[in-house]
Amino acid sequence: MNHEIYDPDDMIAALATPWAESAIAVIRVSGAGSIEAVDALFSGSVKLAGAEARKLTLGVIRNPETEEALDEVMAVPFKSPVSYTGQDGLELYCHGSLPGLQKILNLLFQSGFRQASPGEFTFRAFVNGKMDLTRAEAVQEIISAKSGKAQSMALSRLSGAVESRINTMKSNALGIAAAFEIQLDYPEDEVETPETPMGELLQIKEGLTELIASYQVGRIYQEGVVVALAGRTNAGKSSLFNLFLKEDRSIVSDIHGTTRDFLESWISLSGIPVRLYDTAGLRKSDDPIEEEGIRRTRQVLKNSHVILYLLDGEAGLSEDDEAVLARADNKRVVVWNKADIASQPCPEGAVPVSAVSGKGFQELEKVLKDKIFHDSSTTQDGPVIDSLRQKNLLERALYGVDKVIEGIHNGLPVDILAMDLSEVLQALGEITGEVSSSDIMEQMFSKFCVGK
Ligand SMILES: Nc1nc2c(ncn2[C@@H]2O[C@H](COP(=O)(O)OP(=O)(O)OP(=O)(O)O)[C@@H](O)[C@H]2O)c(=O)[nH]1
Ligand SMILES: [Mg+2]
Repeated sequence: MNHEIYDPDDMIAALATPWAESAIAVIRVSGAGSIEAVDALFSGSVKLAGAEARKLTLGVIRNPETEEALDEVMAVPFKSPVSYTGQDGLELYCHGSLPGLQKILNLLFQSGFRQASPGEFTFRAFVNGKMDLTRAEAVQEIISAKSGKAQSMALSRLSGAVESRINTMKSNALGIAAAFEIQLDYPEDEVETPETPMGELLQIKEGLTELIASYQVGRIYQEGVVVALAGRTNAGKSSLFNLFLKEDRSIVSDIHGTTRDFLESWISLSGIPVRLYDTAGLRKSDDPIEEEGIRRTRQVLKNSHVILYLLDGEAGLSEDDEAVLARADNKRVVVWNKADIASQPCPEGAVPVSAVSGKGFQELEKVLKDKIFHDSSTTQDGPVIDSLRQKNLLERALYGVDKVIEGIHNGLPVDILAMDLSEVLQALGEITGEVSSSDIMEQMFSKFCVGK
């Protein structure tokens, strides 16, 4: 780690709110001596250095040399260790004027503060034991969450949901390591075959597998998925598109080949951001424009995660439909539309819906959601991770657990098992930051916002 950038003993300052005109802007400072340093620039009803911690004081920031008043602000001092960083620090609530903020920051930089690097406040919180690395990462994950669900999952990580899972696994693994240790120290006990900790190992394996799978869920809520409506002309794709949007967006008519250019819109499916596409009906056509539309449709279908393939319940299955259905495709959900006027019973495996009356729509949403999560076996109740760093380390831990399990099956000596198990403990320790390499940390914190 670049110690010059991340020296936790310096006094640092940064604007914590965006560089833009706003009603209020917050400047944050941290470091030993920072309250006294700001106090020298501040005139208010009380001295900040002696003021009660975490209480607002109104005052003026003044350049002590020129006596020029820079802004009227409210200042809140935080006293170590009861602060975000664990150090003495302050927040200044200023007017959100860019020239004003620039003046205050310049004055701070002249008064012994240095511009904070990205994530440096949180880095200090970590160094001072205020939070482990999973919580520190959650701070930035909350800020960059793209959906309400992603934000609330990050919030649960901030309160320690992932940390406590890891700690449980860690203490179980430590228990096994201790048992191995005893066997190594008293090998004569091997006369009575010692119990293998297989149950505990399988439990750790299950926990790791679940957390690894949850990464996929985190990605889905963060980045969203692409879903396309497809099917022959007149099947009701545009009608269903409008029903998803709750808006009359796409032209609906009983003329075959109404939709030519595809349409797209973001919708929220119980919190999952979904990019939904309405496409041109699939049929053979001599019209070059319609043909181009169908070519583009195929491109959209290729790039989507899930295809809702609509059958026209009134017209029944066409030869083309039969050909499509004969091909296995695990990203397809078959929808039996126009169920209200269907001429035949709904084919097995299809979801009956009426895009006109809305009947069956809720069930379709449920099936679609299950499809989106089809390859993430995780139950969505447990904690969900959203950090590639954590996922890679969990995979390393899982690899180690598998090696121990295999080793026991193959009757390997305890000292080898103990070595593989220590790999597991190392990986788990790196997730929370108990053991960590400095370049990983630098990589991690450099992705943060300045002022966090
Ligand atoms: N009764 C009934 N009519 C429907 C239903 N869904 C669509 N329709 C009617 O079927 C016709 C075609 O609907 P569209 O939504 O335009 O079909 P499309 O698949 O988009 O057709 P193209 O754009 O030509 O490929 C319209 O007259 C709709 O009103 C349904 O569930 N029930
Ligand atoms: Mg259409």
